[in-house]
Amino acid sequence: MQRRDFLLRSARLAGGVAGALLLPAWARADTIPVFPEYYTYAGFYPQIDPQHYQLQCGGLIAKPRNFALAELYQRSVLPEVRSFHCVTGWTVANVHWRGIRLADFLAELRPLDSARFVVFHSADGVYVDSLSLDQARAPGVILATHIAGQPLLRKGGFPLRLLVPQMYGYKSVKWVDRIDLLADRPEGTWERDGYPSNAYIKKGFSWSDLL
Ligand SMILES: Nc1nc2c(c(=O)[nH]1)N[C@H]1C(S)=C(S)[C@@H](COP(=O)(O)O)O[C@H]1N2
Ligand SMILES: [Mo]
Repeated sequence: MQRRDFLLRSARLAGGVAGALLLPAWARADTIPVFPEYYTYAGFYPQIDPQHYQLQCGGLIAKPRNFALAELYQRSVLPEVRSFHCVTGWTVANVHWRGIRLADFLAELRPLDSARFVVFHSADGVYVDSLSLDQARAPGVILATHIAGQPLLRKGGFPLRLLVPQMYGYKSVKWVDRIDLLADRPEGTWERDGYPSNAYIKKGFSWSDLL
């Protein structure tokens, strides 16, 4: 049995508050980890009304579709425990996310043969980023709805954010309200500032190498 499973099982056996206290912080479902920064490139944190929120999906797919939050929550069943790395040097270890596997979601949208990139727009009206279809289908890439068992924080991208755990945090667009499949990749917010669009986290890499 893995240490993580052992801890979770022990906690369940012990039960209640005492059990929860035995768990490391990342495993306590009611403890949302504090991120060192809640970025807002747009200069404000969108306040999204969950009743009226719609995820719009369009571009090179079988037909344009909208998803209400309840429809997304129904599909949001995949737990992902991942460390989160910002390219400016900070890391949050072992964040408990829950979300929709992007590969499954894309399959549901039925991309046309001409689609090569998946573009994510933020409800802030400014921030945008993209993945190739292969990158988007990689294991661990999710549309996250929950953190530590609770809906995302407003500042953390409520109600939907992308999570690309194998890349730096700037790929993980917050407040996603539109996903387009396209033949060409538009320039992302950070790419405009010279950061790579293939932002794989490298061991021993320093963010200052990019400056
Ligand atoms: N819409 C939007 N998404 C965003 C950002 C942003 O400013 N606006 N910042 C990015 C960066 S650089 C990082 S490191 C992560 C930070 O996630 P956090 O704000 O939840 O800490 O969000 C990413 N997604
Ligand atoms: Mo970042």
